Amino acid sequence: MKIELIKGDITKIKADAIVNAANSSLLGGGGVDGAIHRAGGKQILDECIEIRNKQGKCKTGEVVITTAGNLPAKYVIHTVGPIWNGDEEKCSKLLANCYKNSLKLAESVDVKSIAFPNISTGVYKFPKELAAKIAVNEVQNFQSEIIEKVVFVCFDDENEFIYRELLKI
Ligand code: AR6
Repeated sequence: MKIELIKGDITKIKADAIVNAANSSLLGGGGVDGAIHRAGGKQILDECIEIRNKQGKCKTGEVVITTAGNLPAKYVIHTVGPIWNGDEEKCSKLLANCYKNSLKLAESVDVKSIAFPNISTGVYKFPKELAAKIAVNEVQNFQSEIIEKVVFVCFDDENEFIYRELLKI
């Protein structure tokens, strides 16, 4: 899989799938979640509500998928990152699950390109350096015959700097 880094807004990315850093309600929020629902329109929320009605809340580290409404992407994969509470081992495992489960779900719908935001590094306060190491590690260790490209979309300067150093690009 090719790995790219883009500085900017994930709602503008034309990948087969973009990942949303959602919360367990799946009903929207601030940050990247708010941006995706705002730009994507009502279709995404309607599908999230349907999923909620069927299976209840989404657990931390787990994923659900919707179409992407008005966004240039085809799908939105919603995942719930861990809220940082200082338990490094547990939080790291849960964050790794977000990336792993997103990639697995993407493969199951034949996604060739997928874009990730820096899950949990905003409101959920996960230390950015550690989060980036986990994200890069999970993506680099994921063997896929289907996914050809993974894009890390960094919104803030600090994350961009960290990812550039890590990926050496
Ligand atoms: N495109 C790409 N990245 C973005 C964008 C954007 N448009 N906007 C913000 N980011 P956060 P979390 C970056 O807080 O920490 C929501 O309210 C941002 O700079 O969006 O996982 C949910 O509903 C940061 O690096 O998500 C949950 O309640 C990263 O996205 C809660 O926040 C994640 O920041 C989830 O918290």
